[in-house]
Amino acid sequence: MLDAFSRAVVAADTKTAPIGAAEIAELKTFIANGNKRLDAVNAISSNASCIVSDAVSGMICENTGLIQSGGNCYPNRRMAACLRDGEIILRYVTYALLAGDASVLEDRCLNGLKETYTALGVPTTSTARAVGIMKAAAVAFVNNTASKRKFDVTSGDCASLAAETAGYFDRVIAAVS
Ligand SMILES: CCC1=C(C)/C(=C/C2=NC(=C\c3[nH]c(/C=C4\NC(=O)[C@H](C)[C@H]4CC)c(C)c3CCC(=O)O)/C(CCC(=O)O)=C2C)NC1=O
Repeated sequence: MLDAFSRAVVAADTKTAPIGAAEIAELKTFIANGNKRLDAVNAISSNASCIVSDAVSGMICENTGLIQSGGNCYPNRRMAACLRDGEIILRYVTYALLAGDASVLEDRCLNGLKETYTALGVPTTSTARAVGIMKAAAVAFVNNTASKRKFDVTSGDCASLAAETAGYFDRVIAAVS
């Protein structure tokens, strides 16, 4: 598992090179935006159960067959597994956002997930839809534009953190699709 710093070290070591000016500049930006990043992680983490339950119920509203006999969220045992998976995925996205690196998400959550889902008959289009709704909600929390829950934080430009957050969700969708 890497973060922005260890990634720079591994990349430099692979080239047998010292840490260069470009890497230093990139890490300076990472540090300068550190508090913003922590606020973004907090905004998502402290609303995690809301984000997950909203996404899973939205997914089901659009496809009620999921909670009928034969659907993959039926019976309650599967519904619980689905909600739990949503929480797991969102948790690993927040870890990646904190670290500024996707490896924790890739290695500990996404590695083998598609195979697991295929084996269990978990529908990938529905998974992608639920993750897509979580993405929209999480990005709104990062930008502090979520309608009901505004955070009392110094406002600034969160475009790059929002794009980074969106990118982690895109990795999840790509991994299970
Ligand atoms: C550390 C990382 C980690 C991940 C990612 C993980 C996922 C994971 N999800 C599973 C099951 C499952 N996952 C779902 C999820 C869904 N069904 C749907 O229709 C929706 C599309 C979706 C929710 C959005 C369901 C219903 C099951 C149970 C399937 C079954 O047992 O038939 C299983 C099989 C074992 C179990 O049921 O616990 C694993 C391993 N476990 C882990 O430890």
